[in-house]
Amino acid sequence: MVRSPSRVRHVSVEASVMFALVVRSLKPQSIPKSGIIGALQGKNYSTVSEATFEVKSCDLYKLEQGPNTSVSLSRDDALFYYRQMQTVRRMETVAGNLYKAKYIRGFCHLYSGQEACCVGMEAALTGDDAVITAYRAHGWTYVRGVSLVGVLAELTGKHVKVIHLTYIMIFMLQIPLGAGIAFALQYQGKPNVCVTLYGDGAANQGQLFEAFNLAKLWNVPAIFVCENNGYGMGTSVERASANTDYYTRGDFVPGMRVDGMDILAVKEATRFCKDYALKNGPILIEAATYRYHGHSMSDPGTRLKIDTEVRKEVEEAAEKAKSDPELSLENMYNDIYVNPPADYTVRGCDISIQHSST
Ligand SMILES: Cc1ncc(C[n+]2csc(CCOP(=O)(O)OP(=O)(O)O)c2C)c(N)n1
Ligand SMILES: [Mg+2]
Repeated sequence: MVRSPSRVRHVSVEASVMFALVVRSLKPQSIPKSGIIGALQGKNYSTVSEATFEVKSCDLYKLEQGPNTSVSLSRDDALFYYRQMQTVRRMETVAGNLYKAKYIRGFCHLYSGQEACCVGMEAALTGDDAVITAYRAHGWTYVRGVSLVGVLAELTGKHVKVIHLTYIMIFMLQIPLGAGIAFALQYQGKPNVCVTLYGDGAANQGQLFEAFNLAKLWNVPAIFVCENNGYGMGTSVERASANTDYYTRGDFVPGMRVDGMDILAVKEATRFCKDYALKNGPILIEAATYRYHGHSMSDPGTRLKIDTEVRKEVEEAAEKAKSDPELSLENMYNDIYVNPPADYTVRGCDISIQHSST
């Protein structure tokens, strides 16, 4: 574990496929909010400074009351969250392109589609709360405060990278590690929680239940979050889990299922759970979400030979369309009429210039 009080702290765990990382301590990416507002000033946007929205209520397990369904947010916060979600989406698109261009090698698990989970949860946490996740970590790393270049250069393995992850060879260990971090927070008397993220696929692992047991036994401030994106690798939840209501699977740990595609619902659920966990011990959130990519960029494709040929053909055409010399000005105004008079001219963009047309 690499720790430094002034920067993101990480534990990263890798075993051929999986790695986990702990990202702590930094506040969300410090985009000056006034800058966002400033950038929008003068455009035709609403100037309402605060608005209230109704969100879907959560399904509850062993809880009498759930998070608020009426959520207020300020204009500044709305723009800030929107900007973060857009940035994460764009960053993942670029990471995918970098992978295809072979700048990123090995594995690359994209988070596109799940942005509301990381942005919404982070919105309800402070920099002193802890977050631990596994390999689908780019969005989380960004919202925890690592710069775009930090995330992308980590993926390309460039010198400019600023994250300096430490890798250790352990398998799928973020869940018990998360319980341990929550225990440490409790032991140190801190008013903070540890958010431990795992997927619907990982939810069927035995060590999750071992972690639930100790977390509840000691009532540590743990929020276990199942980011249920519908699939573990290519297997749908229905084919993998006897019980797909992941929020009910903590047994003695209460839980809720939140709409993971609604940032406001996620934020409110996290706020509720942080409060609950600090007072009562562990709680579980199932965030119902969806990922727009396959499991990873290295998923085997089902490309046929013909697809490869078409791709090459189109790429060559696009290359020629970019690199060919431009049409001469004389040719630009031809072929407007069939057999125009010999002296026929057409007005150009500049009204004073007439061009001959054949
Ligand atoms: C202990 C263990 N078993 C199996 C694997 C192979 N594996 C890597 S990711 C994955 C699926 C995980 O799916 P999920 O938890 O739903 O996360 P998602 O990729 O959908 O975010 C599996 C089976 C592994 N890395 N570790
Ligand atoms: Mg999944």
